[in-house]
Amino acid sequence: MPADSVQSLIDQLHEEAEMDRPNDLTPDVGIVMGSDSDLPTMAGGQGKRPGAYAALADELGFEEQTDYTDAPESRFTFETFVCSAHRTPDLMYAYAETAEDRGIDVIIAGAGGKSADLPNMTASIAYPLPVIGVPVQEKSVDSVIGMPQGAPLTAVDAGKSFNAALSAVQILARQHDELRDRLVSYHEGLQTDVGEASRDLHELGTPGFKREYWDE
Ligand code: RP5
Repeated sequence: MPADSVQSLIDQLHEEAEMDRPNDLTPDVGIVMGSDSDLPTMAGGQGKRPGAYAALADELGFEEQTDYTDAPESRFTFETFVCSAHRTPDLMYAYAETAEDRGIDVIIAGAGGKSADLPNMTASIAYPLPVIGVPVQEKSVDSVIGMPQGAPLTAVDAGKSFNAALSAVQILARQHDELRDRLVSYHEGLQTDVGEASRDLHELGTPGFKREYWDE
């Protein structure tokens, strides 16, 4: 029997699945991770590179939905949960089983350790919803990508939850031109950054560039 704190989440997920809310009021992307210790990799911060949260919220104009009865203003939203495949298998099952009925269009699932089972189990249960796996550590890569034939999972390299978010939005963008435009703008911004850095490196020279960019 799951702990009360887990059971109440499971109940909430099933209740939401029954609500049949309109798509523009439900999260488009679901982010799950095996432990809150995965949050620096999945969201970014605490000495880590930017993660899925930064890609969605800072770069692509998504808002995090924390209350299903009060959707954020942004049309495009995501939700975030911790679901451990090994410690809370019932919660993992409920999350994946209800995701499609709760309006989720794509899931980003991250886990660390050598038995990083959350992404692949979520992909199997949530099928045919697409799941993008994030190995939180290098040693999790084989576990995340090693799916048998007929059980698909798309995955990014270890720790690259930022790219997982971009891939999730690429999937959504096939139905939403606005997201396609945001992805194109983001990419153009990357090109601008490289061009500016290249010009500055060339014109300032290496010592000048280091002074300008590295010394705060
Ligand atoms: C995995 O075990 C989690 O995804 C996490 O990366 C790792 C360690 O979890 P904690 O012991 O920090 O909760 O299931």
